[in-house]
Amino acid sequence: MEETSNAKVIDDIDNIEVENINTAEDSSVKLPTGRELSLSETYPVSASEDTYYVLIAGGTASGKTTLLTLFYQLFLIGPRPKDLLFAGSRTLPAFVARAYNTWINSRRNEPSTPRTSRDQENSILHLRFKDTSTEKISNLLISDVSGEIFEHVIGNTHAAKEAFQFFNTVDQLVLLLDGEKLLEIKTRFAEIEQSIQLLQTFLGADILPKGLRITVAISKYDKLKEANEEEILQRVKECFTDQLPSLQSKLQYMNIAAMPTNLEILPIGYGVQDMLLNILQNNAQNSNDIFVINQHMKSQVNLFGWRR
Ligand SMILES: Nc1nc2c(ncn2[C@@H]2O[C@H](COP(=O)(O)OP(=O)(O)OP(=O)(O)O)[C@@H](O)[C@H]2O)c(=O)[nH]1
Ligand SMILES: [Mg+2]
Repeated sequence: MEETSNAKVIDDIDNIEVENINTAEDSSVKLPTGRELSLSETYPVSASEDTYYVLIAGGTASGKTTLLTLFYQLFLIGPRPKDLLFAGSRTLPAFVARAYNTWINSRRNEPSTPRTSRDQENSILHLRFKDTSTEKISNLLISDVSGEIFEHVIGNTHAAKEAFQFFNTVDQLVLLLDGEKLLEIKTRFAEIEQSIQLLQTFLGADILPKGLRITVAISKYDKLKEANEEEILQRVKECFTDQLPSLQSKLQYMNIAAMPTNLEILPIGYGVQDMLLNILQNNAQNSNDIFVINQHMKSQVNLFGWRR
């Protein structure tokens, strides 16, 4: 039964058309390798269609790779976001390699995502969507950077500048705080402080682009919910508000559980659809706008059968 479902998912993936990256005028046809892209390899995408570039930040094992994999898996396991169709990817094999380990149909008792390599140069994954209500095409570029790199630059503006030279091309920063660490009293303070210090380092290095939007997301929210500790998000907000006053207009907050351990607590991909739709909204300029958008999304999500 489990093997049949896996085989079907793999068949579905094989049937998805991977775009040809060359133009009609090219004399030779180069097929995309499907591996992660470097920034320069993404230029043909961003030069031709609407493109949103997202950097997912957070410490080691905070759930970055699992989250970005779910942006793709939403369209495999459903229910997919209303009006949004998957319209291709130049990095499909890179998604499949990551997704394979997180599929609930794999034979593991608990899903597990492999550690991300420190190769930052080629770290970008690509997804393309079509909004069926407007016919609009959007591209999502997401960097899969190892948590070790974020931990390494905390407090070191020089290292931050060096490691994140590409920041000026980023539209949205998603900063993950590990819900499992927030649950434990002995790791809670360090998890919040390190996340704040990371943003302070980026500010000190003066590398945050002006129009950047920042989502502070608590990952593994299933762990907090299971322990009835849902109010931690409010405490996180208070700390960020106190210590990062200059970023207030850019910050929004949310809870996510991309791959909960106990599916009786939350469904797979909890909050991921909201996050994806929010990223693809390019008119949200400040946190007030964003909170309005989130409330709207919640009602949309309810309509399509997501258990909240
Ligand atoms: N309980 C729970 N576990 C999760 C969730 N999301 C991810 N995990 C687990 O957290 C572990 C780390 O996830 P990754 O996505 O590899 O974390 P990462 O931030 O990419 O880690 P690095 O690449 O090493 O920096 C994996 O074992 C995941 O299965 C979640 O929503 N709930
Ligand atoms: Mg990773």
